[in-house]
Amino acid sequence: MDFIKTEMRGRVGTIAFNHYCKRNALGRPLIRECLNALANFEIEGVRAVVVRSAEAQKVWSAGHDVDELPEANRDPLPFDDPLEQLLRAVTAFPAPVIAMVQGSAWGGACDLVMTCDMAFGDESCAFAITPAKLGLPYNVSGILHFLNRLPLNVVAEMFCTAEPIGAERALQLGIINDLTPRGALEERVYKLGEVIATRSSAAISSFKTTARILAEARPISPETFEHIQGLRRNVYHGADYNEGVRAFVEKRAPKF
Ligand code: LCV
Repeated sequence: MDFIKTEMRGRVGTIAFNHYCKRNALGRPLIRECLNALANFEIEGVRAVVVRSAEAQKVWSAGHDVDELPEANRDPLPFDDPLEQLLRAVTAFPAPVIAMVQGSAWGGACDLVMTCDMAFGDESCAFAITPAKLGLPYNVSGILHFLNRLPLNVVAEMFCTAEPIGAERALQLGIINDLTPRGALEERVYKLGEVIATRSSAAISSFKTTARILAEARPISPETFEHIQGLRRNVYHGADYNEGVRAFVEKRAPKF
C-alpha cells in the first residue's frame, strides 16, 4: 500500500494515514486503500479499528483532496464521492471505529472523526470544518454527523468560522471522548481497544447498528429534501464555490 499502513494488534486493527507529503489528504487512492483495509478487517472478524496518522505530526489529515473536487456547477460531495463512501463504510463497519487524533483534522477529516464511533486526542489535536473557506455547500449527511455529536450553536460556530477548535475545548465540547498528554494517546486508545475486544462482538454490533439507525432517523419530506438540494445547487453553481476552489489551488485567500 502506498498511502496507508495497516496492522493488527491482537484483535484490534489499525489504519494509519501515510501520505504526509500531501498532509494525508483524503484522496481517491488513499480512500480506496482504507476501504480495502476495512473489508479485510471485517473478514478477519476484527473487534475494533483504530484510524490514525502513521506519524505524530502537526496535521492528522488535511481533509478532502481539493485537487479532486469538481470544477464549479457539479455537486462537490455526491453520494459516490470517495470520502462519502469512506464515511458510510465506517458507519457500516460492525465493530467500533476509533479515531486516534494527533495533529489537526480539517474538513472531511473532521467529518471522519465525527463519524467514527469514538475519538481520542492528545494535546496537539485540533478540529476544523472548512466548507465556508471553499464556498462549498456541505451535504446533508455530513451536517447530521456534526449535529449528532454537538449542540447546534457549536456546529454553527464551526461551520461559520472554519476555525480549528483546539484540544482542551474539543474535550469540553465532546468532540473527543478523552484527551491525553502527548505520548500517552497510543496506550490509552489501544488499551480501550483491547477491552472492547474481550466483549461480545454480537452485542456491540447490534448496539452500533441500532444507535446509528436511531441517530440518523430524521423525518424529512420529499419537498423538504428537494428544498435543501436546491439550496446546495445554488451554492455549487454560484461564484463563491468557483472562487473558493480556485483560490485554494492558487494558494491565496479567497475573496467572497
Ligand atoms: C489537496 C492538499 C490539501 C488538501 N487537498 O502544509 O470540509 S470541506 O467542505 O471543506 C471539504 C471539501 C474538505 O475537506 O476540503 C479540504 C479542507 N482542508 C483544508 O482546508 C486544509 C487545507 N490545507 C491546509 O490548510 C494546510 O495544508 C495545512 C494547515 C493542513 C498544513 O499546512 P502545511 O504548511 O503544513 P502545506 O500547506 O504546504 O501542504 C503540503 C502539501 O499538501 C497539499 C498542499 O497543496 C501542499 O502541496 P504542494 O507541496 O504540492 O504545494 N495539501 C494540503 N492540504 N486538502 N492537497
